[in-house]
Amino acid sequence: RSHYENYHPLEEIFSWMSEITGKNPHLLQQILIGSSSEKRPLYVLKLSVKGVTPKAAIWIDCGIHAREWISPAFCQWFLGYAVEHYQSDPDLSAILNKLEFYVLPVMNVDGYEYTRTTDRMWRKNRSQHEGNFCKGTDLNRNFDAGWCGAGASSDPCAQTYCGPFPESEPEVRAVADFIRKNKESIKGYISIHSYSQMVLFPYSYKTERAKDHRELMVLAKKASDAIRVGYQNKFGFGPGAETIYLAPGGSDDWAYDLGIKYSFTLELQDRGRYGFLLPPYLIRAACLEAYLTVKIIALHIVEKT
Ligand code: 0X9
Ligand code: ZN
Repeated sequence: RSHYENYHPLEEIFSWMSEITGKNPHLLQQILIGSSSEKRPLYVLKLSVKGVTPKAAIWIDCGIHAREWISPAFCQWFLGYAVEHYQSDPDLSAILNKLEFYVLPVMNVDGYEYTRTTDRMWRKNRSQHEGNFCKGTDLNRNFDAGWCGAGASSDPCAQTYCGPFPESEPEVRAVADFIRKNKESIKGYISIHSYSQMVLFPYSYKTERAKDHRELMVLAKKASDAIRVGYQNKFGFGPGAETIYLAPGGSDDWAYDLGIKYSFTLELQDRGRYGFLLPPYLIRAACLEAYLTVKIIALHIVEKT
């Protein structure tokens, strides 16, 4: 089995990043955007074909939640696929002729490492805030979008602890700062999670419909249809609040309210058989489906911008 069909310790993911960047300087650039609460580096890989002047960018983050291992596996698979097939996959060539990608393979680096060494089902990061009895903030409740309303918890011991204030977590702050800095060019935001097989879009912090509801709905349905036809698998779709649950402080809603219209959360395989413990033999299928969705979103952005 190749690197991409396995789960890896963080150290291996870091060496993979330097290696793939070193071997593909015409495509990849490694950018340090900050560090975690335990001082691990947060690296983004910028995917951009040399000589092309892109009209726009798409941001993809993986590993917001520590135990969702298929997510970092997808970001790695996507970059591996891109360097291998950017000339042979005609859709990808068309996309990379117009767009560049910023890919953050592991956002919650401390939590990910913790799931490898200590507690496989850990979700949050590993920050310790003064006066708190428990460690960890849910990074997908810490963004400044309806922060800590219904669907999040102010209890530091809860799985959905929102943190002491919006962007209190260095991981969230680093991502939000980078996206704010590049918000003129970033037209798409895609956050990769698991599990439940869904294409979600804003809003999740309120039940009101987003201004672009119709367009996002059509796009999400298109992805879901393509996965059904192409891979005989079922993906739900719709605004987060209606489709899974009300949940404030999420990155997709925050990006959308910042002005990034094409903002999505993808929940990858499976639908509960293995849950977070998706076996390595299913990584490839999960990534192919997710790639199809990313491709459909990216082609739509190419068409519209
Ligand atoms: O609850 C979440 O953060 C996500 N589901 S997960 O099982 N991976 O934890 C869904 C996020 C949907 N978007 C927002 N809540 N903003
Ligand atoms: Zn998640």
